[in-house]
Amino acid sequence: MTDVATDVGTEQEAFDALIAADQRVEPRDWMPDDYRKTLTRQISQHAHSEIIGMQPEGNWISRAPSLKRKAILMAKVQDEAGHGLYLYSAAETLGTPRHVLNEQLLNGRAKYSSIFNYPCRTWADVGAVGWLVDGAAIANQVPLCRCSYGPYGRAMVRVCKEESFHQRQGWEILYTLSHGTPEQKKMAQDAVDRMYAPALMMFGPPDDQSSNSDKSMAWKIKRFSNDELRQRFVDMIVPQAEALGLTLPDPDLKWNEERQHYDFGELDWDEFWKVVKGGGPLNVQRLNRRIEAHREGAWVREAAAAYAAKHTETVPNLIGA
Ligand code: FAQ
Repeated sequence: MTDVATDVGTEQEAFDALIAADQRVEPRDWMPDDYRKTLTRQISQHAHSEIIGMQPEGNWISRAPSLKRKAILMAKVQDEAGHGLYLYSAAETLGTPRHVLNEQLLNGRAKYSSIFNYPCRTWADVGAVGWLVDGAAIANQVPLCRCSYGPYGRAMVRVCKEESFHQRQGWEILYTLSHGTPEQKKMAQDAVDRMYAPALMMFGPPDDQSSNSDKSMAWKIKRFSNDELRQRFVDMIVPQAEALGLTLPDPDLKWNEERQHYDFGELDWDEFWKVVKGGGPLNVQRLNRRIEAHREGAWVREAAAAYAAKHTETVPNLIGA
């Protein structure tokens, strides 16, 4: 007869050895319940962020200042939808079906990135989203390409490639504006002034308030702490801001020769937690729009389900693939 305790011990040991050897955990491998739970949490929140994150820029597709800008923005917003789909698929490999994850978003129980609860007021904001928000997303996600869970790490490789194009297009919008008329430059500066602190908050709370980091880093889901990544991002954007001819709105921002990093001012963490808990400027509007879009898409889901049911018998791999 099998000794269950010994079996669990063996499985745990095999899992620990895999993590220690920097190898990948795959969907069919045994994994601790907590590992599965924290990955499902992070990946689904990430997926929700991509989907809700389509709204601020999506709003500007019909208002983009030229056909070329419109085409570029449309492609970018569409990419974010694609990222959401890869991520829901990665989350599903952990055992929670997508409709359950979606319900958690629609009933307001699931989190998504705080940044998307801020408004995108001007065309310059679209540039600032690309430069700062996609820039922060890249800084956060490049290390996730080495995440210990295979499907998440592999999804991140493709996502990061696309995010690099997104960041570049945002930078180019801001560069054009900051080298345009005085009004355009002012608009670019105003966008950066409003978007800078919320972008820095995307990396999560300070390490001493981050409840998940220790475990996630031990499991090699996260490779760096929230504060480490935030510092990397600040170091990266200071010279970029100089090249843009724009200033970052932080009087405490200065190079620290000893640390070989930029020092920067304390962020308003009360504001961060308020936004995370649903009290940001646009939390209600963003969620309501998603609920409405989901309702409007009911006929598409019904048609897809009917098509799948009809073709399952004749083309079985269509569903299973
Ligand atoms: N907003 O213990 P930690 C993008 C929550 S994608 C809201 O430090 P963790 C692309 C956190 O969930 C942007 N909630 O958490 C794009 C936890 O609550 P819980 C999304 C936040 O997971 C661009 C609690 O606070 N990227 O932008 C935030 O170890 C343009 C304690 O925090 C990802 O999701 C926040 N900012 O570290 C799309 C990347 N921060 O769950 C469209 C993957 C923390 O215990 C347009 N995720 N919380 O109830 C991660 O790397 C991590 O999950 C962190 C947070 C770093 C976000």
